[in-house]
Amino acid sequence: MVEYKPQEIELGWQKKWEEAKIFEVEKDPSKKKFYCLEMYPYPSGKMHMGHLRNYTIGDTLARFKRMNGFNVLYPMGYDSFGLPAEIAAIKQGTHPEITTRKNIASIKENQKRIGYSYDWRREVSSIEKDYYRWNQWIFLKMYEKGLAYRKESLVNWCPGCTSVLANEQVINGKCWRCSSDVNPKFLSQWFYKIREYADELLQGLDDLEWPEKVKTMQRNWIGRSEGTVADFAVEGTDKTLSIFTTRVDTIFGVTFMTMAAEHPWCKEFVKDTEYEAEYLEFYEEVMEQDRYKRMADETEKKGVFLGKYAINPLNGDKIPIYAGNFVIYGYGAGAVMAVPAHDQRDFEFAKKYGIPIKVVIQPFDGFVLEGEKMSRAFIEDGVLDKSEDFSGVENRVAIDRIAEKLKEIGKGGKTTNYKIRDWLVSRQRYWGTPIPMIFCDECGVVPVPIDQLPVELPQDAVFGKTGNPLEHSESFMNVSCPKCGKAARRESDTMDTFVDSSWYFLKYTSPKLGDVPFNKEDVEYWGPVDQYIGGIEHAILHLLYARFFTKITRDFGLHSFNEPFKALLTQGMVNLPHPYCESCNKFLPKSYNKEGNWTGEYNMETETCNTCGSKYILKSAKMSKSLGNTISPQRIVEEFGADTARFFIMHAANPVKEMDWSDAGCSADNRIMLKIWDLVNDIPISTRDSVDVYDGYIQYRLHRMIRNVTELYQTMLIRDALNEIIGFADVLRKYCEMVPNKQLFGQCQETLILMLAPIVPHMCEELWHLKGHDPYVSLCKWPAFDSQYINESIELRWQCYENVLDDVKNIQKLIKIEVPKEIQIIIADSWKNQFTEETLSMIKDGKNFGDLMKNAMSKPDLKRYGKQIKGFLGRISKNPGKFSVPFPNQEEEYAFFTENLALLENDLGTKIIIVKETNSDNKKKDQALPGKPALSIK
Ligand code: ANZ
Ligand code: ZN
Repeated sequence: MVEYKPQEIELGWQKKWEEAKIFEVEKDPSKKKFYCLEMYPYPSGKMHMGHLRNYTIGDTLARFKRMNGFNVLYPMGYDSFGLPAEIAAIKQGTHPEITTRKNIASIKENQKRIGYSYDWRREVSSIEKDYYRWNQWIFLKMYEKGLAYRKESLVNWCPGCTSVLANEQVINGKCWRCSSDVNPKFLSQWFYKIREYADELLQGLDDLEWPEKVKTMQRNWIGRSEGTVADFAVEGTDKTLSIFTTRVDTIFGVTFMTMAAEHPWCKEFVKDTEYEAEYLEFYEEVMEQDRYKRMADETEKKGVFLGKYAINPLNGDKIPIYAGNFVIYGYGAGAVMAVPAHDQRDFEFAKKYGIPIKVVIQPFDGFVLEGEKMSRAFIEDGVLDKSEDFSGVENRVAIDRIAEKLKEIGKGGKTTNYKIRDWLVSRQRYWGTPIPMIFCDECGVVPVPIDQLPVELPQDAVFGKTGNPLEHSESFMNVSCPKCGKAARRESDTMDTFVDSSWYFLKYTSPKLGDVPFNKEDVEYWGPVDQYIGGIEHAILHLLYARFFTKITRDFGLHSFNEPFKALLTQGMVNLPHPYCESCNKFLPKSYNKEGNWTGEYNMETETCNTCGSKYILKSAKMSKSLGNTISPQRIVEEFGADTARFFIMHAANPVKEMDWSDAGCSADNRIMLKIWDLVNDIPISTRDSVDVYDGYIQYRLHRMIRNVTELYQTMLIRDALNEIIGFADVLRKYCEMVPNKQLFGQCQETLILMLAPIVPHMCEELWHLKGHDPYVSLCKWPAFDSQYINESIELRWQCYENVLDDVKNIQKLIKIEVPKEIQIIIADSWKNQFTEETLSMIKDGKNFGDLMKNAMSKPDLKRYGKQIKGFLGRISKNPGKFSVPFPNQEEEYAFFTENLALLENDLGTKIIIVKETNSDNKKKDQALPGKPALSIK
């Protein structure tokens, strides 16, 4: 028999694919397209398990779609700008470009070794000036349209990255990349107006085939809120606070106003007054507080009086203005009208500072609330009180009426507010796209003319000094002003690298073009991405920005679709069981292991927690460098070959589920593959040309496999697809023992190859070749099932057959007989067919056990089976889904089992006797039901 030599086969076929260019695609309007894409990686060096999983999911789908006749666009590229290369440059003195190119080469080599079917000609890499020039081009277009602007504002400063961050990159107050605590800082920065698209970004979510969880996260991030603005003039100034409220019905209950402590007006209000010192002290205190904790419900509400009063636009009340720690600067007006009677935060604040509490909504039940006696805010609905003309109106109704009134008097009205902020895109770093702007003393901020793009990164930047390395490059910074020609300075900020990943998927459609970012015809043919695959960590960041850029570029007239990714799959994590101490609540640290790496060879029996001395248990942990529990795909490839790595990672769990890596599982899968390899290469000792009745079962299984696997690949349940294939291989092996029909056996072997080809393509190419076919199985047509062999009634019969096999095996285990001498299969008497059918249909109609029994006993011919029937009804009503009537009567069921006697005996490995209940004297015979013969095992 031919030996399976994965290393040889894999390299051989990879070379052939490349030479024959079989994965290179061009647009072809006569063919249906499919755009399959994985999130392009940040090239940090070698490929890791997460990558292996991500790309194998995508490659399986791409190959499946290709075999199904689609014109498949399946590209790969590198998200190659970013801080780690710059940090390496500072530490080691190597230029980021050198590190980055080396890393790209290394990860690409790993990817090629796995045999992914990318069209490598389309590779896109953000560090190429032919790519990033289009970031600059888009920036300039946005600037021209007012969608990019520079503004001084309070931004998130990450001391770890020594750069600002976008709001999306601050996760619970910490930097998304380096986990440093983020500080607020006033700086002039560049922004993209993503807020202008907030509504469209929200609405577009409805039609996407994305995980509900991701959609919810985006909805919350966008944070649409309907409410009212009300203008509160600040007495003695020219300023007006246009506050946002969702509860304008409480406006007559406003007794003070709270502004965010960092609101710039606070400083102005207290300037040179007796309140200044106290305010400044308070300001410092608030700025020290964690920005996110400070808004939390349980945090103590604090504030200081600013010495100013605001005027209520509806009743002219004069109310004191405070600075507080619980108001968000940058949401609404950065100030709130405070209604202590009806808002808990305001209530706590008012109690603390002795501010009056005025009740303006009374409960429906007639109970009358009094401000001084309340122990918490009344936040429920009710009827307005002490609210001038609006008193007596239900509060929900009052919201609209009061908003209208405000509009009438020109002091506000209905509005919609969004939590999402504009996207801060400038970074004080070298390794990114230079922002194409120039500062001129005469002309101010001047955009670089489009024909001068790209603004290239200089080679002479100095790393290791403080600040942005670009600032230290004189060749870069000095420029003459495009308007007046005088000496000017370049903007030294570069773009957030999330800009790069916001449109790379559009670039893949025409990667080589020079004069536009991408070709319209190409992008219209290929776009949008049909299936996108990546990690959940991008639920907001990348996935929101990419949607925004798709809309922006659409509005520039570059294409006409609205959303970038029709379907999204977020793959589950790859974990590895790792020693874990339950009492200390932590994993065995990497350093505990002498080699500094968790190899899985830790002795769980003898070694104990180095802190508390208790025994470790094994617990799934995400593979990470910090735990040292990473397993490299390269090692698996060397040991078993790429196909085994692919097979295991697809077999361990369905793509969206978490999975545990296991070396043992990997070698078990390798053995399964070897057995399939042998089965497909097998030539049975004897075959026949004639057709036998029991060929029916393998026909059924063959077509069932085709039908199910097709559906499962389509719905990305790849593990289930694999199990279906493996199950079929087991059945085929049995069939092979039985003098199989030559033609049918061959068809089964070939179909197995086709079904497996998307997952283990190299092995399948080789098998296809060994079967005497021309290459490439990768381009073969996916088989279709034939409904002649698989339809509802055939399926019911074979399910009944398989149930008998399962039942026998279960009983064998129960009574502990390994090889029975004889098995009797007793086929139910015909009266039970009609009885079961009627029972099932009554259950469907919602009848209960009592109804069923009464009905059965009303029939004279059934009365004598009373006791049996009671038992049956119990069995059936408990689990009706498990019962069906695959045969009309005893005769046909008996004929079916008799025809397949040889098959049964082969499957069960013993002598089988089939009898009709009516002819049997076995005491088990009564138990027989249609499709569920009684079994007697000796
Ligand atoms: C008066 C009021 C009375 C409010 C009441 C609530 C209950 P969402 O749904 O999040 O939009 N608010 C407005 N701007 C704020 C800011 N910058 N920082 C903190 N809180 C702010 O909630 C809007 C409500 O949050 C507004 O309605 C305002 O308080 C507060 F009985 O105004 B409300
Ligand atoms: Zn100038």
